[in-house]
Amino acid sequence: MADMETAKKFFDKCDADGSGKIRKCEVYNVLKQFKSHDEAIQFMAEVFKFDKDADGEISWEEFKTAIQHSG
Ligand SMILES: [Ca+2]
Ligand SMILES: [Ca+2]
Repeated sequence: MADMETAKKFFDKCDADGSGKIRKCEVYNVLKQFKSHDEAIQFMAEVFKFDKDADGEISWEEFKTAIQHSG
């Protein structure tokens, strides 16, 4: 998921309520379609390290930072 276009598609898919931010449960609902439970939890742990404003949700800006750091 290194390229931004793919990342944005994933982000929009996760953002089920269109709030512009993704919550853990939104991310999990998408991840569980193609990842195991353990993989999904691990992925979310990585992404949510980048919740810089600590509101419990990942904005697109925060998600981009997470993607850039994960390579
Ligand atoms: Ca949302
Ligand atoms: Ca946040």
